[in-house]
Amino acid sequence: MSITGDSCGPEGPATLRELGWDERLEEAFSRYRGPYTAGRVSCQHRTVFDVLVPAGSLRVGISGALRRLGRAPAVGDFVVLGGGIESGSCMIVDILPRRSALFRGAPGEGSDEQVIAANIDLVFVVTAAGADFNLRRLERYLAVVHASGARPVIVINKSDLAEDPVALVSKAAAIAGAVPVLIVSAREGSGMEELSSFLAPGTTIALVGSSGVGKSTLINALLCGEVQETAAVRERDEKGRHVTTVRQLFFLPGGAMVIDNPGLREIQLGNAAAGIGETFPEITALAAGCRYRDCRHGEEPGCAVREAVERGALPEERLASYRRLMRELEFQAEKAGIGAKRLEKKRYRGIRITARRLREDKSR
Ligand SMILES: Nc1nc2c(ncn2[C@@H]2O[C@H](COP(=O)(O)OP(=O)(O)OP(=O)(O)O)[C@@H](O)[C@H]2O)c(=O)[nH]1
Ligand SMILES: [Mg+2]
Ligand SMILES: [Zn+2]
Repeated sequence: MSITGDSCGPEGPATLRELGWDERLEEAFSRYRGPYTAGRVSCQHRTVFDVLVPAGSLRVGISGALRRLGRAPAVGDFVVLGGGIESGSCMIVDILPRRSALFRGAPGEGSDEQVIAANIDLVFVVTAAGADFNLRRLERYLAVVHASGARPVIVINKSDLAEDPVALVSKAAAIAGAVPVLIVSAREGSGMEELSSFLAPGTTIALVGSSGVGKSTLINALLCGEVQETAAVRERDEKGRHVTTVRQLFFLPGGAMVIDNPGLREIQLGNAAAGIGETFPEITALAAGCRYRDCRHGEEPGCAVREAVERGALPEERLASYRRLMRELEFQAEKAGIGAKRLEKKRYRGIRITARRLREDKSR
């Protein structure tokens, strides 16, 4: 453990509240009596974490007890530090309850390893004008973010490269429901005022999206400096080079916090069932008129959703996209169910072996 000035992440803010601390956390933390302090994880290295505390930033490990429980802090987590800062044995001994968590993984694997960011208020789903812009991908991201407990905002970057920026915004808005859609150019600084209106002090925002869409460039623009490394996309297919490799939380001059993430190759739906309903609010509303409550809007008679498609009130791609995501979710849930059963079997076998050993020991 060391108090570091050069660790990645911002200068430590003066109070926990500035880091996003609230009453709920205060209450959870009040169970800890004795030499404990609280902080917020700003960066995860291989085995150690940078934790922002009112005094600055600490680089610490996690306790053996926490490791044995299979728990790992994610960037954005509020953690309990034990062992005392002065004694040099400071480490993370607990993770305080999360108010939101963005997962990337499939259910069943649902470990902490799969958490992209914790305790976030907003997620900027970043895409760029050009090859990355894809409504189906946006819908997938929205489902995952809606399920996280944070609110999504669609940010279309590289407006300077768009032939018709207004058309891009209306295309995205058509699938966004009530989700705000912003268009910016991180390079030229346009549209940044509108984006800034989401950066209230104490707010935590995670940036997600494919490699090369300009997440780190945006963060540099917000930090008013070249803090994060960026690199040009490949000319052939506009794919990024996966420049950012660690998740990291930055403290903005205005008091908001942003988490830069490595570009995702794909985002799994995971447990995003609840998010799908919110991603397709017009389908959810129409479904109330279907004859069957569990209508999948396929071949069922009396389907109000398909009827809306037929009369041109709902775009066919939209329903197709909804059904595709639902099928994927069911498939993953099934897979997870099978996984859980296997695990159960393994455990049972474990118990049998232990019982036999006990018997053998006794008979000796
Ligand atoms: N024309 C244009 N280029 C931009 C803009 N924003 C970013 N870029 C460029 O896009 C490339 C990729 O930007 P990055 O910020 O590294 O992208 P990233 O999303 O952080 O990528 P990963 O870290 O790999 O996930 C860089 O060459 C940037 O200069 C923009 O608004 N307009
Ligand atoms: Mg980056
Ligand atoms: Zn239906």
